[in-house]
Amino acid sequence: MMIESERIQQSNQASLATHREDVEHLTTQLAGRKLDFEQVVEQIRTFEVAIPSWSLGTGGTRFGRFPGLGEPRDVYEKLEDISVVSRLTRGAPRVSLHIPWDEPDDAQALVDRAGELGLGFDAVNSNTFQDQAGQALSYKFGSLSHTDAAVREQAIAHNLHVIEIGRRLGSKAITIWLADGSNYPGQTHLRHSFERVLASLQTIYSHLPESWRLLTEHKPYEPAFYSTVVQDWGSSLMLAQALGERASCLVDLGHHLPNTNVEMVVARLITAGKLGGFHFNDAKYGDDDLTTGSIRPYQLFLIFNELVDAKLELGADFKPAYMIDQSHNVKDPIEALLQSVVALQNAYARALVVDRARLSEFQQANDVMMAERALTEAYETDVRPLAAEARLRGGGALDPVRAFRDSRYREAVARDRASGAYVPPQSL
Ligand SMILES: [Mn+2]
Repeated sequence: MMIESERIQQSNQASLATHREDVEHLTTQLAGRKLDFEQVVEQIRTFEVAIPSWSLGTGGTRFGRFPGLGEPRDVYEKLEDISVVSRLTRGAPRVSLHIPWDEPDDAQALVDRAGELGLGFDAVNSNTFQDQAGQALSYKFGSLSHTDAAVREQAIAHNLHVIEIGRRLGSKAITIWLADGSNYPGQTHLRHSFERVLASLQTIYSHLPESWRLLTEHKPYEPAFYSTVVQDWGSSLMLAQALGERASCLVDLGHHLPNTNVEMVVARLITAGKLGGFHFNDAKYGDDDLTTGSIRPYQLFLIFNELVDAKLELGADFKPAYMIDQSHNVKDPIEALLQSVVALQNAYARALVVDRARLSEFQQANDVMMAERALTEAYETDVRPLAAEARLRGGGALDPVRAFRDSRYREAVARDRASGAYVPPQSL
């Protein structure tokens, strides 16, 4: 089942007249700030974020899972759901595949199906944070950092296997997140475990195809509650710098201690030339994996402000990989993803309407009030017509969640897909 273009257009009809009025108003508003509506819309149209294969089913917590209707039963059905997100938002044309959860039996068949659905493949994700059925050695006490060389070799071999699958899918990057760490002081040697991770990553890096990138993802705690080997952006940066040019850091918005200034982490990694990409989500307390922009929308804007600023300075070479990493426990996963892509398009739009010349003048003159206002003026602008227009021009929906409900896609897949055999996704 696909959502046909006519269906989307039908849904758009309901709000098209209001949208046109909003566009006219915003065009005038932006012109007053010497900004061109057309130019901003075209920039938003270039924004692309990848959808993770583990986000289409209802997630869960350690306390339970409450499955929804019509969840995808295999990776092919996940691609169908992702194509819905892609068609309605026109900003999510790629899939970030998890191995082994969504490992295809036949990579070419998956590539063919993705092609039919208008999708491609982004970074592939390895998993050495849990044991798989039939696995020879356990990751209970770590993987790439394990004290036993045989376990490290098994984890390295898995990553090489993931790269090989990714190569067949047309991916260009591998993301490595490690759960390695310790729960109690004394359990591991803090320096040596890090050195073992670096040595393991060096072996993986030496096998990385020429055109590929290796992304290291840090996380301060969980599941290790005393020390995590790659716990912060500093550790991640050390690894990326030691590995070489094609290694860089991935920033998961939920992987920071409370009150961390994430936009500053982003700025530092840009200065180091090591900002590889993002896992977008939002959080109130820890790695909550909530909908992007749902809790700290101003932070999301300030991150995009750094990205737009860097792009202007660095040009086409500056190209972080954008991916979503969320767990959908109570919302319909497709709706949560639609909402997330829209939130990202809006955050990008807000950053694009910052008057950078004035901001720079105020910063130079130490005019605190007016410098801050240069940002809040953009943040408080209702930019939704810009992103809506970008979606409309691509054949997408003015209001993707509304169009999704209108399509009755969920009801259709609930009938077509028996829910029984589904394996619950987890979050990274
Ligand atoms: Mn992540």
